[in-house]
Amino acid sequence: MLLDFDYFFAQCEELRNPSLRDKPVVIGVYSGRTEDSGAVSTANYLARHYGVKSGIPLFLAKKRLENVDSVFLPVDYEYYEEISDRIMQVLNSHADVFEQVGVDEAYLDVTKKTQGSFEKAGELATTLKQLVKNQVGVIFSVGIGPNKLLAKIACDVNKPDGLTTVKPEEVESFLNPLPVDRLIGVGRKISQKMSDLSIRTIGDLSRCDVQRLVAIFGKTLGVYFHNASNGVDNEPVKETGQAESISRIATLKQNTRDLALISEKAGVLIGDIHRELLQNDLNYRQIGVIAVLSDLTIRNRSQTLEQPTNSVETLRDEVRLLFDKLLNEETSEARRIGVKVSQLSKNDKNQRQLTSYLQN
Ligand code: TTP
Ligand code: CA
Repeated sequence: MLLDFDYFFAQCEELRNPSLRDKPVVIGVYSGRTEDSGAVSTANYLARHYGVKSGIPLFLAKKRLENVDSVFLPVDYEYYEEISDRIMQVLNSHADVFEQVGVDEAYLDVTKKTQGSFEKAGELATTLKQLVKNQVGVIFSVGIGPNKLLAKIACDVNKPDGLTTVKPEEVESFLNPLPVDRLIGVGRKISQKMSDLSIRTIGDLSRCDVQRLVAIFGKTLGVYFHNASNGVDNEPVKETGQAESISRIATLKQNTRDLALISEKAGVLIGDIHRELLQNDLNYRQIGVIAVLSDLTIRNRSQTLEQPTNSVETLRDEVRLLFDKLLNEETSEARRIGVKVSQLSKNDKNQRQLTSYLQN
């Protein structure tokens, strides 16, 4: 699911000062050259009724709101980030994988948590809306779909405070009637070019031959437009701020080829790595070892497991096997050794908590 906070900067200002709620509110980036020079950062929905939106010049916004009891405020990023952090914290613990995008959007992969059920995902979204409203006071819109592309487009069709679900069997009928510019990457220029080719809806685009799209837009964009218009998107939700790997390296007391000595040193590194895995609720799937040899050349060996795990025993056993293999294939002594775990993923232990939360 994609969560997008509604009219975010303006909503933050309303939160700080509820008396703004029944007035058009415009947040501006003032360039400082003259009193009204600059652009609109965002506006609340009341202001949008008067044609005020992100990107238009402030003087134009003033003109559109002439004789209307409205409020113009300068951006206060620090405050918006503070609110954003609080919301993200609430959301973070409710996903299998959580990816923050910018200040006011987040993708939540909830496939495992909901056992792939779109109904359960909808219930979870409703729960999250309630939690964030109670704990922070902010509303947002949600799109739920079989992939990021559909979640994003679904989120945009109903704002503010919307919740739109597109199930796999609904993808075609959902996408086909939408204008092409709903797809990320279709801006004014490209949408004009498509219109010249009589491609106006996503359905029109999906019926275009991929070779033709490649000939017109180039390989990358052409293939992307073909896939996107057919609802195909394989981008995984990527954990925000999550390390790609955790590794430790140390120098041996003396250069050696003795597996027992190397394993002993590796044991210390493994202890550190394991602690960090537990602290961050992470599993690993790939294990790597590195050895800096006495001639200072570097050697690596790695092993991928069938399943992610956080087991310290598995890590110890695999590291020993890898160093054994490495020593057998080299003739020099090791001088420094390192251990690394990668292909990290979030541990599932929140799943049970959430399931019981939904049932209560
Ligand atoms: P958006 O999510 O695009 O807009 P929004 O949250 O204001 O409104 P919506 O209800 O449609 O989601 O952008 C998030 C914030 O980024 C927005 O509050 C202000 C800022 N922003 C700009 O400063 N300039 C811009 O041109 C845009 C589009 C956004
Ligand atoms: Ca937003």
